[in-house]
Order: sequence, then structure tokens, then C-alpha cells
Amino acid sequence: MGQTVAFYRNYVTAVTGYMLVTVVLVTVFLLHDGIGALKTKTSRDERSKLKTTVPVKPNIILMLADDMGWGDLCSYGHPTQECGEIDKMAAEGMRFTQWYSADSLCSPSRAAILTGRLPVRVGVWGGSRVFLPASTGGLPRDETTIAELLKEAGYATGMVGKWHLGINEFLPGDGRHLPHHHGFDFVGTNLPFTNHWACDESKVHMESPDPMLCFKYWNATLVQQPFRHDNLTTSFLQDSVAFMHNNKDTPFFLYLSFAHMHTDMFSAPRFRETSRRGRYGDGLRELDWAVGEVLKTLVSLQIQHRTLVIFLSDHGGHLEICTEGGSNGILKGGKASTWDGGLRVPGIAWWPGVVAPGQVSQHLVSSMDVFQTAAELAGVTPPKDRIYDGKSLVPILLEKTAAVPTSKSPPSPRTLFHYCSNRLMAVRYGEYKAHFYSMELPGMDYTQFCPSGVPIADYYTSFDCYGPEITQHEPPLLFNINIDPGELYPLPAEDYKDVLIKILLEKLKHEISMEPGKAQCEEGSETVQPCCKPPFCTCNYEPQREDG
Ligand SMILES: *[C@@H]1O[C@H](CO)[C@@H](O)[C@H](O)[C@H]1NC(C)=O
Ligand SMILES: *[C@@H]1O[C@H](CO)[C@@H](O)[C@H](O)[C@H]1NC(C)=O
Ligand SMILES: [Ca+2]
Repeated sequence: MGQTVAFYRNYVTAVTGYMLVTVVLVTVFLLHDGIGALKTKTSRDERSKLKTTVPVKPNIILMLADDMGWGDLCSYGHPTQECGEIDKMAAEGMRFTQWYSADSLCSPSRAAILTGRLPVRVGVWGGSRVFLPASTGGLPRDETTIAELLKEAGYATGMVGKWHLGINEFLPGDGRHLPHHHGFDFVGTNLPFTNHWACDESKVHMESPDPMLCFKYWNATLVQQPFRHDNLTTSFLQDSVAFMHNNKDTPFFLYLSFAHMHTDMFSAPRFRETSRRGRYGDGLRELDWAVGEVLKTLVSLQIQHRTLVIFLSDHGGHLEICTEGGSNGILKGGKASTWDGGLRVPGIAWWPGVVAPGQVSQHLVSSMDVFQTAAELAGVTPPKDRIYDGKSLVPILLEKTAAVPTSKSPPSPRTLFHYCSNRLMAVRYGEYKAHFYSMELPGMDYTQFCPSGVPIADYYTSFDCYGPEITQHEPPLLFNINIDPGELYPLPAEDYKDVLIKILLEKLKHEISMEPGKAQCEEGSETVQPCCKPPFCTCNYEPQREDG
């Protein structure tokens, strides 16, 4: 190893001159063309081709699962999870094998999906890396979300489910960071924070739910604290279906963000003990049912041919939660880390008549691509004064590859930057991935931490991006992800000089363009904590609903 490091150092010295020249060139390029030049562009040709093939201003539905791992679905190879509606959606559309989230935790990943930009640019980093109920920060108002972008094109915009992009700023009820401030005209039942494991009603983890962490809103109003789980998914679905009905004649954008598969595990009584995979599988079946109902609604309204539906997870499975943490399949690590298990997610696109059925795409794509895809489909230009990290998926969605993937690698190498908070941890460059830093794996003693498969603590996500759990790699730990998707066999630096040089140049170019947004996850105040009836903070203003 010592020899390799020495070799790498000499090598880096040798290329420093070359890199300096590049710095100058990149700087000149930036000054000359402005930041706008780094944006992805759609050529006129592509656009006119698009007009003839794709309905203009289609509806867009984004369904997001929470913490679902890459290996959790039947269609992604889980050996005991029942096959269901999501797998049918995949069979009728395009299933991506290399879809990457922009971050391995909830808030930053969601900020990136909605803005098409890396969380570090947006400012969703620092402190706890996610928003807590008492956080005073949130998704900054000057960011343009997909909802705001599409409103410009005349879309009706709706949001239902988990938000996790900030709640209040100054007062417990000011709701200054809630979805209605970010372009969503309709906001139904929502969890401004999350389905935390302290919300457990099954007594597996908690005697009783902690109201301070478990609250449900209708639009900007607190309606239930702590929230009940039995009718949660039904409420999300009913609100979504109502929104689709009300807007079937105008283009709409619906963001339906599920509480599943985040711990705690839950499902309505009729889904309990229906999966051979236990509590996790039961919850997944409930989520799966709701996804199927959304697609069926589109078909019954006869608008499926002008609706693109994307199903994603916000990041990988939460491994230290044991059997309640899902599966990342053959990938290494999980939630909170920049190993592929934390970042690679199930990603499915469905659009009858436009996306050919049975497609399996091996293209390297990112959750940040949804923003540019929406912009292209709606024919709107995103604000030009900022850098975007995604690109439109429209050309890929129109591809008609064989259902059986070919051995050809993707046409052009794509570069993805994987962060932990504001620290650049790893760079994916085409088939290669270089870790400059990596996070310790939750390689604990499972008999001690997971008695009977049930976790005793939720500690791993609190790992700091600068703490002792982080290892620096010099030279970077290099893997060929095409050959070694489990990131098990590092490649020797001396044999991959050319690759490392290219990666270092990409990294340098990226770092020059990087202006981190002001950290939003650092500050908090107990005075902004949502609480419906002090001092107990418990209430239920929820009207009776039928379980769908
Ligand atoms: C949601 O709540 C906000 C703040 O009270 C309000 O301005 C907005 O009109 C509400 N939206 C709907 C659809 O009721
Ligand atoms: C929730 O669903 C159950 C059935 O699972 C139903 O009996 C109950 O009335 C529902 N509760 C509310 C508040 O709608
Ligand atoms: Ca999550």
C-alpha cells in the first residue's frame, strides 16, 4: 500500500502542471460563457423530434418511497417479496438499474429531486444533515422547485405525503418552509417531518408514540399528533385521487411521497401478515397497493397516454434497522453512506404509448434528472442564473432497447458527485467510482444489535461526515462498478493512471464551479416545534375516513 501511495503522490505531482493549465482553461471557460454554459442543453433537433413523438405538456406524477432499498422489490430481484403493482408498472414501462439519488439521507435527497441541483448547492446540508421538527431552516425560497417551474407552463400542482424540507422558521405555526410556499397549489394530507421510529404504535420499539416527533398536517394545519398509521396511506391516496380527478382536463404535476418504507414499519390491518417477508413486506404491500391505485385512476380517467409516472426511492435501505431496514441487494452499505447501497435506488418510468413496455435501462441516471425532464416536457426554461446537476431523461425514455440489455456500455460517460453534507466523498465517472472518503459500514454484531432481527437502536444515520467513522483514501479507492457493483475489489492506482487523471480533472472542474448554499440543517429552536395543544402536544382533528 505504501508503495502505491508513493507512486500516486509522484504521479499527482507529475500531472500538477497539466492540471494547473486545466484550472486556467476552466476558469477562462467559466468567465467567458458564464455558469449557464454548464447547463444541459437540448438541441433544436431533439426538440422538434420530441414534438412529433410525445404529447405536449403531459401530466407528471412523481411517486417517492422513503428508504426503499435497491434490492427490495420483486422486479429488482428480492427473493421473497411478493410481486405486485410496482413490478407490473416496471413491466409496462422502463426499469432503471443504475438510478442514483443525489444523497443518502431524506432531506438532501428530496431537495435535490425538487430542484434538480445538488443538495450542497441548495444549502440542504450541515448539522444533523436532515431537518428536525425544531429546525428553523428549510428549502430556501429562492430555489425553483419542479412545481414552480411547471406552474409557469400552466400546470396544476399538488403534493401529498412526506415533505421533510423544513416546517417553521420563527413561530410554531408560521409554516414558512411548508410545500404551499414552494409552488404546490394543492397540499393534502402530509407529514412535514417523517414517519420516525418513535412513532411506532405496535409497541415493538416504543411504549407509545412520541408526539413531538409524530405529527400530521392537512396543508399547513396540524391535524393529528401523534399521527395514526392505519389510515395514513389511504388518506394519501384519497387526496391524490381527488387531485387527479379535479385536474384531469389541465396538465398537472402530482408529488406523492409515501411514509413507507421508513421505520417504523406499519401497515393497515388488512395488509398485516400478508407477506412472507414479515413486517417490512406487509408495509411494502400497502405501498404497492397505493401505487397500483394511482395508475388505475389514470386509466379510468383515460389520461394515461398523457401522463408520465416516475416511481423512485429517496435513497438506499437503512441497514442497521436489521430486518426492518430493507435490502440493498448486492450493493455495499446503505442509508447515510456514499457506498452504492446508500445511493442506488429503484427507479421506474411508466407512460403507456410513449415509454415502450418491458424496457430495462442501464443508463447512469440521477434523481436530479426529473427536474430537467419536467422542464423539457412542459417546454419551459429553468432559471438561467444557477447550475443544474441533472439532465433530461426524455431521450432515454424514448429509447426502445431490447428487453434484454445488451453488453454495450452507455454512450457517454456520465459523472456524478456523491456528497456527505458538504464533503465530496466519491466521484462516479462512467463505469468507475473513486472514493476519496468513505464511511464505516454498520458492520456490527448482529446478535447484539438485532436480536430476532429487531433493531435496538437507530445510530448509524447520526454518523457525522467529519467524524471518526470517515476514512480518507489516498489514492482514492477505485472500483469498476460495471464489473464489481458490490464495491469489493479496489483497483490498483498504478494500473489506472488514465482513469484517475480523468476523475481528478472532473473533480477539479466540479470544485471550481461549486458555491455551497448557506447550510440550512444547522439551526433549530424548541420554540418552533410543532405542538397542537401545549404542553401535551396531542390532538386529533381528523375527520372520519373510510379505509379504501
Ligand atoms: C394552504 O395553506 C396556506 C396557508 O394557510 C394557504 O395560503 C393556502 O391557500 C392553502 N391551500 C389550500 C389549497 O387550501
Ligand atoms: C381507519 O381504518 C379503519 C379500518 O382499517 C376504520 O375502521 C376506521 O374507521 C378508520 N379510521 C378513521 C379515522 O378514518
Ligand atoms: Ca429517506
